[in-house]
Amino acid sequence: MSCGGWGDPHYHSFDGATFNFQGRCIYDLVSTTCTGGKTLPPNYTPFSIQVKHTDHYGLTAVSFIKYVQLSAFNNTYRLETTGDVQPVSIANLLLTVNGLQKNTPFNDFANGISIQIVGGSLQLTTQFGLVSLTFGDASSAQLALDKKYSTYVCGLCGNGDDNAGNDFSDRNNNLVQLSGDDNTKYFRWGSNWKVGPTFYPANDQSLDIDKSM
Ligand SMILES: [Ca+2]
Repeated sequence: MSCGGWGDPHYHSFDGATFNFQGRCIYDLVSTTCTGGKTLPPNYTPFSIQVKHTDHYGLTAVSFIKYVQLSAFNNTYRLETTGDVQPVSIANLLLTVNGLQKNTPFNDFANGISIQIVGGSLQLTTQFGLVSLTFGDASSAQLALDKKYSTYVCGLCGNGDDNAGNDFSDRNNNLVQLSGDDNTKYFRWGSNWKVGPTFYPANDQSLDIDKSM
């Protein structure tokens, strides 16, 4: 099952729900830690994938994806663009692992994770069921996840239970009322997936155009 976003981000969930979300913080795209989700079986690997939105040339109406990162095995593997120019090019894509810049291809043999350049993107692959996580062309962050995780994940990508109708839920698995114009309709829901304020510097919060949340 697949999920992702591109451009000024146009997302599709695992179950095919589509939305544009212009919040400017760090959000859980996929997480196996959900209050309303089922407990992960012991042979599954717990992980989370976060996405960071930013502005582009000071545009206030729309956002772009600054980075996407995998947190697993107590490590953080981040695929990031260093430029503020869209679209992203391979020349300004950067891999960091636990904050340290790494060359590609990169292999973490102990944890079965590798990152390489594929076309104009960085692509991360794992052995635990995250088939691929890519970031690059068209400011596009896309992921493919083994279907076995379908009822154990939550986040902007929703779960993968083949029901798009429950994808706009909060961390307690409650549906969130959607309202507003096309640029603001998903703020209330999306802000549920914001990653705690300790994860980003205070000045970044001022860029969150969803100031009410
Ligand atoms: Ca669903």
